[in-house]
Amino acid sequence: MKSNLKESEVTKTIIKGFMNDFLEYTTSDVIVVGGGPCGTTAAMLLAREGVKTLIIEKDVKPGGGMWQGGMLFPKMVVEEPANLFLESFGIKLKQEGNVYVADSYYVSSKLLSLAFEHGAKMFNSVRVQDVIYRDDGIKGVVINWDQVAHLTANCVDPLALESKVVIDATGHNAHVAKVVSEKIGLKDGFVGREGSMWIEKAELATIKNTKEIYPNLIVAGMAANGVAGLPRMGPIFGGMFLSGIKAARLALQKINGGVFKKNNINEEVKKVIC
Ligand code: 48F
Repeated sequence: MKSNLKESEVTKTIIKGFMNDFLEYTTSDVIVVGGGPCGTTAAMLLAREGVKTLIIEKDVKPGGGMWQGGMLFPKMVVEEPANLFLESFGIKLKQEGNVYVADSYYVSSKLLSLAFEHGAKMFNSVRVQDVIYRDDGIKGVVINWDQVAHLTANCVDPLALESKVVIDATGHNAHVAKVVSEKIGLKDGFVGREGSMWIEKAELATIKNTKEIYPNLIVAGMAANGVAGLPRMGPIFGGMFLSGIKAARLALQKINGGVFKKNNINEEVKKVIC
């Protein structure tokens, strides 16, 4: 080990590295709010297409609900065709009857590392509090450190980051959609809570309700069910991954009118998300 390690050098390296990232990501193509299974999937696919993609995650660690499977049992269950998507990215699953299962920490860490390897950037411990808007749509998000937002939100002004598209993947609370509903208004309304559990119906509803709810604002994952007041699915994650794929496709359409060019999205998956 070198003997001339200086504390100031370590500090400078951290500050410089983050400030460079912060300056670079004052504008992005897509901001994904929430790094759960849905947001991470969307960010991974967009970054893989060369889209400048930033995840904003309020927790220190990304992953949302995908680390813990169900009731703290670390097993993640998915149904067809979500298994094909995960398997196409080298994530191994075991078939058990009609569903597929893997250790939830294995799937979570694989998916997150894929997102960052493909070039997605993340600001963690940062909370989206509000959006930037103009008459023709959402233009980015308003952020603060999560710790600051909790303690002193009223007296510490936030900062803002611009993007062409915002994906609300904040999970059960649908936070971005809620703010837009309250401050700007959503044409199709905002229920703001999911219904009771009905796995099959909820899984399909998540995908169907992954959509642009305000110009440049796409809602995805559990947030889509929250916005529309649809059932919850509990501890099954296929709908989250498929919704993330659909959100990425919708965002791509807005950015370059395009489809996935790095195309290993399985035909069965395409049928479900189109
Ligand atoms: O809750 P979360 O995992 O949402 P998801 O991707 O998946 C839902 C499933 O985990 C599970 C389920 C069955 O499949 O119902 O619950 O739709 O991840 C949402 C992420 O968003 C972050 C939050 O910390 C979590 O990691 N988040 C929530 N609000 C904000 C936020 C916010 N205002 N700003 C930044 N991050």
